[in-house]
Amino acid sequence: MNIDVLTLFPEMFQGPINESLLKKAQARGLFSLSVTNIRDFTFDKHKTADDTPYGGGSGMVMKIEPIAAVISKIKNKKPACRQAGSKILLMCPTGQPLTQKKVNELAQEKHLVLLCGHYEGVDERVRELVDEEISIGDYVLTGGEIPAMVLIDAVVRQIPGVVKEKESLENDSFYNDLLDYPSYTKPEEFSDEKVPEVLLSGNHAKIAVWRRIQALKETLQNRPELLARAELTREDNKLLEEILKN
Ligand code: 4FV
Repeated sequence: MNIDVLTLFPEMFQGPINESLLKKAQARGLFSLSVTNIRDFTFDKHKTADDTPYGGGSGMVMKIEPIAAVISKIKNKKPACRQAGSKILLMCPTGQPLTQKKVNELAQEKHLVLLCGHYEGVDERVRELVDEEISIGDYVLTGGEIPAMVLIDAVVRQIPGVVKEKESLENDSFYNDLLDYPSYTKPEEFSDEKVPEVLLSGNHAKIAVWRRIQALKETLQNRPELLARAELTREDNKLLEEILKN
């Protein structure tokens, strides 16, 4: 997968993307990332990429010309951009919420272009240049850069081979609309809190049932609305009845 990021603050991407799994995945050629400075597509001597809003009001708005120029350059540079398998995404609070389902969908693409707004946002006409708008949550950030990093992290994890044990992906929260079960590691006891016996039993069938019960309990307590859309098995429903009885 190729990922293009369009931003006025390219240096922000130095840190997060060059650590741990993402760094290894790039080194193994499982995905490539190129960060482009939108200001390099301004043609006035002051390299103006934003301006005051028509109609007045506070703050600055990102101008459409540099954004249109960089998008058309990428479209011309990357033939994939013109075919299926390439998506131009605007990170903004008015976008559709980013969910695991959406992440899994985007992970199938060959090429993603992530446009990061900043200041008060982008000129409204930019929305015609993008395929989709994505929001990482109902709060306002200083820019779309961190949302773009969130999306990159979530999507790249889904690329086959990035996370070694596929199993660990399948046990992720939200993988099947349930929250994750609790995990423990050494020591067996810490300030009188012992690791649940079943996890030390070596009985994998019992451990699997215990973990399923915990995931259902965790979801019921913290995110009951997820249960409504989770694909629960008959076994799950029996376990849920037990949980609700107690
Ligand atoms: C945001 C979000 C977000 C809004 C104004 C950037 C900021 C500034 N992006 N999910 N929440 N963007 O707050 O994606 O331009």
